[in-house]
Amino acid sequence: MELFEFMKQIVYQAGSNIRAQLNQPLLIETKSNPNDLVTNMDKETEQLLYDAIMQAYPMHHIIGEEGSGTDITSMEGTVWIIDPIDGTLNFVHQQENFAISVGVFVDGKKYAGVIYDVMRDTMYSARAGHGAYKNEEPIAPLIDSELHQSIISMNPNWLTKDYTKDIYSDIVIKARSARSYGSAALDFAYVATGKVDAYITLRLHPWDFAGGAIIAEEVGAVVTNQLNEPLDMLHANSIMVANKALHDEIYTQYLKPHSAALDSIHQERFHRR
Ligand code: 2AM
Ligand code: CA
Ligand code: CA
Ligand code: CA
Repeated sequence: MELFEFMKQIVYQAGSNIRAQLNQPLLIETKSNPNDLVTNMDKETEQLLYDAIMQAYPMHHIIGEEGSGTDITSMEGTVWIIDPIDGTLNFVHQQENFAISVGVFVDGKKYAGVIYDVMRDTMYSARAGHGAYKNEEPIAPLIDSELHQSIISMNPNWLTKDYTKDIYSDIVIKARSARSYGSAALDFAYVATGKVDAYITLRLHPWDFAGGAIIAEEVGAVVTNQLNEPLDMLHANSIMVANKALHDEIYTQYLKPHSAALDSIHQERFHRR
């Protein structure tokens, strides 16, 4: 079986496993803070994917949010970047609006991305250079938009923090409206399918954006950090993803004027090359 088909197959299996256990009691633990949760299903899903990949492709490397591949420091070979449940808070509170996100890279080059909206049974996928799909339907290339007619997705927390509210509030004011879905992977999928025009957030890890970046770029989205730099799949970063014209407008008119503040946020918080 082709690797891309295998990716989709194991993600479907992992998603059905989550659905089958939805009525079982959850074991919920906290991670970095009281609102940062992880459940037994996050861990079980990562393990299920890990075991399936290792069985079929023992030479592949796997980086996962729940602990796989913490020793991986290079993109050499075939590298899987996995978020077993993206939107854990939605999973715990809503039992919907969460996704499994997988990006695969071969010698540092993007190979394919898969985002599975588990409860809607909707699979977003793209093999780099071969088009993006929502289930079996090809996703159309993105159409340019202007901010005043655009819906943007952004976590409202960034509008409440002293060090970021001035940077982002003008974007929200100018946009047609703003939304927050609580799953970075689904935000990427929504930009890719034109449900929202841009997704802007200050801090994601590679497992949050690896699959989404491949799918969004496949339909012509521009995916960078907020300093307009390319993303690095081994480190956390800020994110700005949008159709080409909107990415340019937001970066040039709203982020660049704050580049001193953004630059120091990146210096302090993120790995810089
Ligand atoms: P998670 O559910 O896999 O943890 C919610 O706004 C989005 O941000 C989700 O994609 C969520 O992923 C991610 N997220 C949650 N906590 C985070 C943190 N401390 N740092 C970065 N991303 C986080
Ligand atoms: Ca998490
Ligand atoms: Ca995540
Ligand atoms: Ca997660």
